[in-house]
Amino acid sequence: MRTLIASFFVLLSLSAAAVACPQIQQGRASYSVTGQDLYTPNRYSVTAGGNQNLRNCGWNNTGYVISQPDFSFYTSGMSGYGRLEIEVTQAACDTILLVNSANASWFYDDDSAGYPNPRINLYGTANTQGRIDVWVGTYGTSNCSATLEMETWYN
Ligand SMILES: [Ca+2]
Ligand SMILES: [Ca+2]
Repeated sequence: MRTLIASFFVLLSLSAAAVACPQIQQGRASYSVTGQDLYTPNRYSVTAGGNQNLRNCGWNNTGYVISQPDFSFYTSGMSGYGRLEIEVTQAACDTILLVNSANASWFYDDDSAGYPNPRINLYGTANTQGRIDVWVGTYGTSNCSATLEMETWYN
């Protein structure tokens, strides 16, 4: 009986872990922005990190995030811009970015903005116009405060 009960709880916790992996859904904070708005970069404070280990969620990348996106950006007027730059400009720890673009493609980055900050560039309106979900995660297991920057570029 004890074995049965233990197995039951293992199953429960496994399914809970799967359900809690990053989900494409409305973010904790949502913003509607235009390409023109972001030509002057917008910055957002966030707590980076969470208790979901990306390696347990099918990613071959290191990072800890929450299940719900930290942000959903509803973007319009992006066709005049060559790219949308999403980056962490300041953080109290080593951060990572996970992004689900407007056409539902996944992007991950660790240090492209210069260690320890991540940067992801999205190109083309299929990726940049619509809803973009952003997770600001951590490379290690501890959360920290961070600043996310969203900026459009002509090139
Ligand atoms: Ca990093
Ligand atoms: Ca920037």
